[in-house]
Amino acid sequence: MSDPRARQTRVTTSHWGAFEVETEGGRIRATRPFRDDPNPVAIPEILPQAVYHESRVARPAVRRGWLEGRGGADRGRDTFIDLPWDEALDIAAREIDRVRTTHGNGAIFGGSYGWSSAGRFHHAQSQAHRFLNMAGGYVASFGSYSTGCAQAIMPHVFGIDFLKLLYQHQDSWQTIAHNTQTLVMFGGINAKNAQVSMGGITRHEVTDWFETFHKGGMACLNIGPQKTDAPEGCDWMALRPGSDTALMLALAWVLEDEGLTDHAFLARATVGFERFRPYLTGERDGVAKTPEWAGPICGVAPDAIRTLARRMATTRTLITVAWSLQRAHHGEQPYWMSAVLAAMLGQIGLPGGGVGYGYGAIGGVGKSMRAIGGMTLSQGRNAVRDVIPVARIADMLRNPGAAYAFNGETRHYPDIRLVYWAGGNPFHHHQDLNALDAAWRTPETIIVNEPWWTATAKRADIVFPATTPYEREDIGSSKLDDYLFFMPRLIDPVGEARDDYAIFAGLAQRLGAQEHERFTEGRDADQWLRHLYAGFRDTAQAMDIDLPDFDGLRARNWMRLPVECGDEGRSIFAPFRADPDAAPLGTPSGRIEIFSQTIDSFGYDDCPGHPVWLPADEWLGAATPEAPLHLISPQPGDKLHSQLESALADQPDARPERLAIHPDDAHARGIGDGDLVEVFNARGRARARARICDTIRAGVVALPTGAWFGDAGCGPDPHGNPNVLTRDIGTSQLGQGTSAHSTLVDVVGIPKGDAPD
Ligand SMILES: Nc1nc2c(c(=O)[nH]1)N[C@H]1C(S)=C(S)[C@@H](COP(=O)(O)OP(=O)(O)OC[C@H]3O[C@@H](n4cnc5c(=O)[nH]c(N)nc54)[C@H](O)[C@@H]3O)O[C@H]1N2
Ligand SMILES: Nc1nc2c(c(=O)[nH]1)N[C@H]1C(S)=C(S)[C@@H](COP(=O)(O)OP(=O)(O)OC[C@H]3O[C@@H](n4cnc5c(=O)[nH]c(N)nc54)[C@H](O)[C@@H]3O)O[C@H]1N2
Ligand SMILES: [Mo]
Repeated sequence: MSDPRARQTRVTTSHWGAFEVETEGGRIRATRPFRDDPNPVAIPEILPQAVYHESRVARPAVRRGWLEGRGGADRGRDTFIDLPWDEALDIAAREIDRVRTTHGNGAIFGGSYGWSSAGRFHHAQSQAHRFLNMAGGYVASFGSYSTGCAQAIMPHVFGIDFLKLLYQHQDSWQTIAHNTQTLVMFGGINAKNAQVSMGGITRHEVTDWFETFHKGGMACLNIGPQKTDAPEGCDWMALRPGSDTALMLALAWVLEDEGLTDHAFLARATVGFERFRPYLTGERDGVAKTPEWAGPICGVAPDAIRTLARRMATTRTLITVAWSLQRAHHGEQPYWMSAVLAAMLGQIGLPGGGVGYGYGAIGGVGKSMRAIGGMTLSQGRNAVRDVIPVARIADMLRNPGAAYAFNGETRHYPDIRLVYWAGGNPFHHHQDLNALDAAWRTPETIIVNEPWWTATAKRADIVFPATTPYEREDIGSSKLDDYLFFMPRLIDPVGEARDDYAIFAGLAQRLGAQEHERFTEGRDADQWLRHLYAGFRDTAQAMDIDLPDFDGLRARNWMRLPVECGDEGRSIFAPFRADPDAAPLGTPSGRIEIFSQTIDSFGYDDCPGHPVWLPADEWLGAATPEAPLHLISPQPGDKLHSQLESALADQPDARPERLAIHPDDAHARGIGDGDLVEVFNARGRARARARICDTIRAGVVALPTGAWFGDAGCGPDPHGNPNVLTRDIGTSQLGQGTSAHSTLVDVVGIPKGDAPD
């Protein structure tokens, strides 16, 4: 054995891909790019500072007010008492047992949404779900903040699970490069987002693909509020956020008006165009959805809409839609309407044509490979049936027992007494954080496993310090990536941190021998890794892929998998197009549903039976003197959400976060580049630093997510978390997704004398 304290370089992986880590003296010293990655990302550079940062949770901690029986009122404002592991686990296990015995498992919320870390075994959310299932079940959540609204609406339209559609049935970059002539990107295709993919993306290739597209003469048009949402060389149509549906309707109107609609395709492959058409032409509501109608709504010249429609109808056109469009009030509409527009163009099922969702949103979309399945920790069976739409958490906490509509059902919010969170940061990711802060005081007990003192950990009653992936062994693999990693334990756990697995095993043991056996199945972490890997290796073997045994993989550290493939037979739409009767879609009609009888029968005014233009409550068309600017809050380009923020939070050049603002809007407010500003509305206030640029549409400001929600009391959020400003309402009664992007604000400069040092 080599001296573990000597200088060593090994490879690990993460959601942002693989990287080399240099350790010496048992500490992480530096990170470096992974040799196979043509475009390495900078995200891990902060790791050596972040991993040892003073904000690591050193020991199990229990909140004083909770321990002394004062309930949840002081959450976020209280002090903590460090306890030995055994004592803290005893207290937590007793509390879980008390709640399940007194109120039933339906009083435990274990949705535990969040990205946690890469690694197949130590996936915090899976560990939490497995533990809670074994303990009798928990209230779960449906969908994601990423695509919750699309996950509800798109199965009605295409008859297929939205995630399956994304990852198994969309054209690969290769197919697009070979076939697409016109790429129309609503919300762009942003390489900064493709840095990241669940479980990891090893080769970052999106910018390279665009170079290939440009060389091949493809016309690439980015439609949205920011030019920077697409790589260099793409055209930009600067659109008002939240107006995409109006633009798509006008494009559809031109197709109809100029005889460019593929009516043969509509007749064979769709249902309901005759119900939609009178709305499009204005026969039904007196408003023809012409380019002249859409122009002022979208802030786009009507002629540009006509020209674009003609080009789309006469070239092989792929429409792509960013996920951001459905993280907005009425986000169902642009998603449904993009499918209708693609159907009218008649290219669905042709290579490089039709519509695709989330290219660039994460690195794995568009990757052409055969997935090897089978390395997933089983979560067991949840005996509690109650599920809330993921973004409705604050409503749930505020309104136990209240009725709400969701995708055709009337449901009731459960009465939650205990919340368990592992691997997520709701006080970064949820909307209207000041309102969540108030709602969060209602449960009797909140338990959090977390490596760092995040705003969520600070608002828990029992905090268990969790290891980071650098402090434990794991296997890194993703169904959307063609590399396999043995993730070494690079350093000892920081402080008294334990793996989530060990934390839950400790709790299970205290709940009873049976629980412990069911949770662990008699395996320790090493035995679990070997067990999961053996299953994966067998699956690979059945696909004629030879993999080394576990110790062989451990010795190799990483390998590339021979799983590249073409798109033949990949899409459900190709066979469907060839013979819709023989290969029908999973919708009630077996066809693409332009009008959905099912959705119509729900009777929702905020999501009727076919796509319509429904403006958001908050967008530039509803701007007021108090809130004249549209705030979008995209993903941060330099990090993953709120992860590794610990070391950034105290860097004065990094925080507060930068706010992109157009020169006209900045000058009108006397704001200079680099000035400290306050972004505000009736819901909250956040500090930010102005970044003046003409790559954002006038009237729109962009403040990325990712800054930690600070401890500001009633003052402005000091780090610049946009979620103190965003509105917390469902996209509609159908999807109930987050509406984060539908937010109006104003911005003021902070006089220099008032700015903190
Ligand atoms: N305004 C606005 N808000 C948004 C969005 C937006 O577009 N606009 N986007 C939304 C979207 S799409 C998403 S996905 C969410 C992201 O929100 P989250 O997924 O909640 O954000 P993360 O920062 O990834 O949170 C992961 C947490 O897990 C912790 N962690 C890491 N590894 C481990 C581990 O091994 N064990 C444990 N116990 N913990 C670990 C990290 O320290 C971190 O605190 O944000 C949403 N919020
Ligand atoms: N580096 C990095 N990459 C990430 C993440 C990260 O935290 N960091 N998070 C990952 C996650 S969890 C997810 S879900 C994906 C999200 O992927 P996306 O949803 O694609 O990402 P966003 O950055 O929210 O939005 C992309 C762009 O959409 C534009 N936009 C906003 N509103 C509108 C609109 O109404 N119309 C149009 N046309 N455009 C609009 C904005 O200009 C924004 O920059 O990103 C993933 N990738
Ligand atoms: Mo996401």
